[in-house]
Amino acid sequence: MSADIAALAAKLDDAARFAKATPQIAGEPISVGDAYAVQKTSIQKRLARGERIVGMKMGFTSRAKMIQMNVSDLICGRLTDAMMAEDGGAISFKKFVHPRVEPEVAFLLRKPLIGKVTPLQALDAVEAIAPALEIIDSRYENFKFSLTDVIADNSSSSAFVIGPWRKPDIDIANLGMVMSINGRPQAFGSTAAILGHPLRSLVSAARLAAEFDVDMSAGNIVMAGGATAASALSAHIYVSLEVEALGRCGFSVED
Ligand code: OOG
Ligand code: MG
Repeated sequence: MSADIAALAAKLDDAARFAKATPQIAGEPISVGDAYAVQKTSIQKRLARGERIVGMKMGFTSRAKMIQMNVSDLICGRLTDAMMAEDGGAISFKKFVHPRVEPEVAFLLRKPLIGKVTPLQALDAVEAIAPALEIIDSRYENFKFSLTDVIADNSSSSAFVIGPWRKPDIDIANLGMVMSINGRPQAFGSTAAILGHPLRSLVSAARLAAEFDVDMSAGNIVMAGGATAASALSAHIYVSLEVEALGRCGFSVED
């Protein structure tokens, strides 16, 4: 019996909209294809409410993230304009269930990138790169999920902050990253933690996008995935990320 895609999508969309946790998907695991169908259907509800797609995010591209969440397959999710938070601005804690933050880098596409591509072709499609913070928020109780649960839940994507864009004319293979909370260093990493090189995340993004019908148009953003484990957010904190050669970004959390 195939999963009830529409019902699961509605349940996860409501959980995200009303910041109320929902149980994991019950019964036999659904297929990966069905999980992406749930993701797509739940995002269509956002689009019907006026949001628009601005890009996609990769997940589980580092060992630290795989170990933290006990999932070791690469996954992706869709990003909408409503998830974009201003660099240096404030986000409201109330909008989330149990948010976490992780240090990433983002790519801006200058042309579509879809299917089987080489790292060189991926680089050629990049207009700019930036330091970025992703706020993830599983809609499942206790932040616990299986591979297909998390895919159905749009790979926990909930908000993101992008720092200053710069031309991709530097080597991004191994740039130091420090994520701080209230000015105190909280997580240290390197862009090398992202699949050995963040461009590999972009190559995988193009492949997953072709497989699961995810938008990779010119002008889209691609988040490469967390380089370190994620840290819990709470109200009244300031989070910042410094990436060697790329600069910094940050946001504060309000009630
Ligand atoms: C799933 C999303 C993973 C990343 O960067 O690895 C992710 C989760 O950890 O809740 O965004
Ligand atoms: Mg992430």
